[in-house]
Amino acid sequence: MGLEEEIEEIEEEIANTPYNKSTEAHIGRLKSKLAEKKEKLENQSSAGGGTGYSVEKTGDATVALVGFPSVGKSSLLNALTNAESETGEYEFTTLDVNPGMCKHRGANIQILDVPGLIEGAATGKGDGKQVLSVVRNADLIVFVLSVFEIEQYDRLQEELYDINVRVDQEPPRVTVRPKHKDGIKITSSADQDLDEETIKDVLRDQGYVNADVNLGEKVDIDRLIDGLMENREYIPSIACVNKVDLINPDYKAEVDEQLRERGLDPREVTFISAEAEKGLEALKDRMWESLGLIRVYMDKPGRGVDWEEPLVLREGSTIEDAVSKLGGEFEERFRFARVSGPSATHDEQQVGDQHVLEDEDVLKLILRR
Ligand SMILES: Nc1nc2c(ncn2[C@@H]2O[C@H](COP(=O)(O)OP(=O)(O)O)[C@@H](O)[C@H]2O)c(=O)[nH]1
Ligand SMILES: [Mg+2]
Repeated sequence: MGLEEEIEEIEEEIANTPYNKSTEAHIGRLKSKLAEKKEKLENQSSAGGGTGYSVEKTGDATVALVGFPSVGKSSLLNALTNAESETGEYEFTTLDVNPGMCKHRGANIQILDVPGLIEGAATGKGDGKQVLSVVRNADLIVFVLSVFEIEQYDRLQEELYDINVRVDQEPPRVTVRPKHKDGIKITSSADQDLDEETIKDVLRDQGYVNADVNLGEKVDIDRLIDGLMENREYIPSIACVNKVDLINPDYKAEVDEQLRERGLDPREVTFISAEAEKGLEALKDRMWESLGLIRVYMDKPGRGVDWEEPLVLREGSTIEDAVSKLGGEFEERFRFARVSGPSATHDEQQVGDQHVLEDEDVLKLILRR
């Protein structure tokens, strides 16, 4: 029996086993075995001939557009960036990943138009899963939905889960420290519903014989396994609804309802028209916020503040991070900094390298001669 058949068989058994306390341990082992076999399969397929779809990450952050064919991903990419992505009246126009660069609030945001599994499978061209796996490197996923096909959201979520992308989840707080003896010891800072034996079984299936395990949250079997596997990516997401130029205002309530059914708050979803170029600024703002980017304006000796090309950093970045991004002599000769703006108590506050910067700070670096 091939790996793929084995996987199918286990998936079937999981689907057919009702979940309760008496089957929990069994399901735990099945899921654990499944994770292991899927990883093996993944390693096999990526070993042969590379992916061919890798896109080099450039700019301050990378955003992946994920959606079904014909929802308007390529149109959106073109509207947001300088890229010329092929668009068409018919489905399956995009067979490779198209990158483009979007400039917003001084940041260069790389945008990838990612065709999904559906395209690859439907056309037989390319391996959809491999194309979709480009998403794994993104800092943010933007789900693109057509205003008439909100239900596609469910399937997109499933596909991402399938390639080990965990959308809008924090990494599980599970730490494992292997030891040389004494078996598996579990400590937990939360009450667990899972039996200790189930947890131990899962760990043993993952190859641990002796280990200290700490659970910093209440985990179910899936979260526990995620916490033990290294090939999971945890990526935030936002959603946008495209082609709103095609509906009349009455229909909006219907769309809102469909979004709510899927746990999406309509107020947090951006309604756009890629074609009519509507809602694009709002979408860029949302991308910026979800990426957690901040701008820091450099006050350069003798030249004043550069308001045009800010240094773009992640929320929570320190002076040290800023200096390290600037590199070169800034890193070698840094003494201290003067900060004005949101993070400063007063103008030109003198701070050290551990000071945390905020959006729209003005930063002056004092260097050694
Ligand atoms: N009316 C309308 N049509 C759109 C909009 N965005 C895209 N389209 C059309 O939808 C079709 C598919 O668009 P495309 O960008 O190729 O979709 P993709 O397959 O997701 O990349 C094309 O005919 C586009 O012109 C929009 O906002 N409004
Ligand atoms: Mg396309």
